[in-house]
Amino acid sequence: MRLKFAWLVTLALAANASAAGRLIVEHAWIRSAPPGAAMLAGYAVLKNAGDASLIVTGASSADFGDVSLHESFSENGVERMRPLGDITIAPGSNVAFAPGGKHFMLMDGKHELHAGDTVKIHISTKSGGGADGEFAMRDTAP
Ligand SMILES: [Cu+2]
Repeated sequence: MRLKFAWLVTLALAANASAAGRLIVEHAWIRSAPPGAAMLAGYAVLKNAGDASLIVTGASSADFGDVSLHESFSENGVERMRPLGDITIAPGSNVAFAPGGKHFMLMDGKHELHAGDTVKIHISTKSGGGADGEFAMRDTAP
């Protein structure tokens, strides 16, 4: 009986060791703005296609000096935004970054971007790896 229990523990540990989150970036776009805009906002759906939770910790891009995860909210009728902490995505779930809510705040642009351009943004996760998203510059939401 004891031996059987030891086997079960071993199997459980082995299954746990192979479980991993897998980040997929979908429907990624950035709202284009007139040249010289101080900041741009990007949107996407982050999906966890793996079998363990994922923790998104941040983002970066060669096209911007600073990329941060933000959330818009309304306070006394005034639209404001704040930085987001780590975002946990359960296996099989997704988190939407959409106008009026979560967004990628893109600052210190390295060059002019126009509708039709594509921007690569790397999204990092706590377990390492993360994923690259191809964000399409658009005048309107897709
Ligand atoms: Cu923002």
